Amino acid sequence: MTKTVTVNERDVLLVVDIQNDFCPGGALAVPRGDEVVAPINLLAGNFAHVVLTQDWHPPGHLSFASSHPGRRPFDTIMAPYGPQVLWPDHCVQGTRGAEFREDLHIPHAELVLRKGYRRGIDSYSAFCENDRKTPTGLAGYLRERGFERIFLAGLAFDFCVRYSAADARREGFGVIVVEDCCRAIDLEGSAAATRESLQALDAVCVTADRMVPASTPR
Ligand code: VGL
Ligand code: ZN
Repeated sequence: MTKTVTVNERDVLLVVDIQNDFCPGGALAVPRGDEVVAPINLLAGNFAHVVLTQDWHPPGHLSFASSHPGRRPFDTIMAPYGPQVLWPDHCVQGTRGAEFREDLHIPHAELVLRKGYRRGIDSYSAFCENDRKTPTGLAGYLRERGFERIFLAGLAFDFCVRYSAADARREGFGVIVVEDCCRAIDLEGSAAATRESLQALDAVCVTADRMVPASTPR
């Protein structure tokens, strides 16, 4: 049983990719992805500061299998920057699949960070694109705002949450993953690999019931 975690003014919740395409019925549905929406709405109520990320690809994006004749979704290709998993077309800019879930209700979110908008580079991480060179600007934003710890929840646990958590640690932030507010795609053991890599990075995994808002009287 983990200790309780008291949320303070220097904490920010990063809500990752709660979009139609990552939920059942969507183009790249994460199994049971819709189950995290209500718990994330509640979780967000514990935070004064929330940032949302939105996967946001142009048509013909390099990560789409449809952009590579003869390739199929979930194949891996060699992109100019290294291996890249190919996905079904998803989160295309301006489409319904790219919109946030209608039942996501976090009106006090302060920033929507879009990523994956360069045609030739995918971006799992909210901090740094898959070429591992192109920053999104989020680290600078969060540092300038004075945040120290980043809490993560959303989709998918083993891709965007995983890589965002790793980069947040590299950028010097404390990282806490709210695991029951995430769901995984789980390609070839990627969910288990994610748990191991988070441990190795000193990222903490908690469940939402451990979270205590700073304002709760004791
Ligand atoms: C994601 C695959 C492709 C994610 C985004 O949000 O985890 N995964 N694009
Ligand atoms: Zn994507």
